[in-house]
Amino acid sequence: MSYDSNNIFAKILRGEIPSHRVYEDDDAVAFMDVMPQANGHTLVIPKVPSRNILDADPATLARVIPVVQKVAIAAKEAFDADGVTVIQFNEPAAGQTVYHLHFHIIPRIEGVPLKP
Ligand code: DGP
Repeated sequence: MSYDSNNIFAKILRGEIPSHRVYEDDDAVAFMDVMPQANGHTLVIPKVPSRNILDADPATLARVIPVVQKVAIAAKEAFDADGVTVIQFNEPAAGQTVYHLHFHIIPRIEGVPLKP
């Protein structure tokens, strides 16, 4: 499958639509999810265009994963969470709805289920 540069996260990267950015470096951006499944639900995306993990260059993954780790640690601390769910979807059959590679970082409180 190909990369469509008109996807919402590409527009967020270009600054064409607003987002609540919480972290940015040369490789990746983190911003708050507009449909949070728990307090602190954050998305991390690489700056390099990649549809999902199935077509991402391994070098892109190597640069984005440390950011996923950094944001997961920060979100756990900031939201006083007991744990963090990191989840990632590839293609519609797997639940992907925005076609720019992204990682969900979801702080978790013991015994509290995710919102649907
Ligand atoms: P998925 O492709 O299923 O991994 O989910 C995409 C996520 O992106 C979903 O949790 C909602 C979020 N989302 C969709 N549109 C926007 C948007 O315009 N801004 C932000 N911040 N998040 C969005």
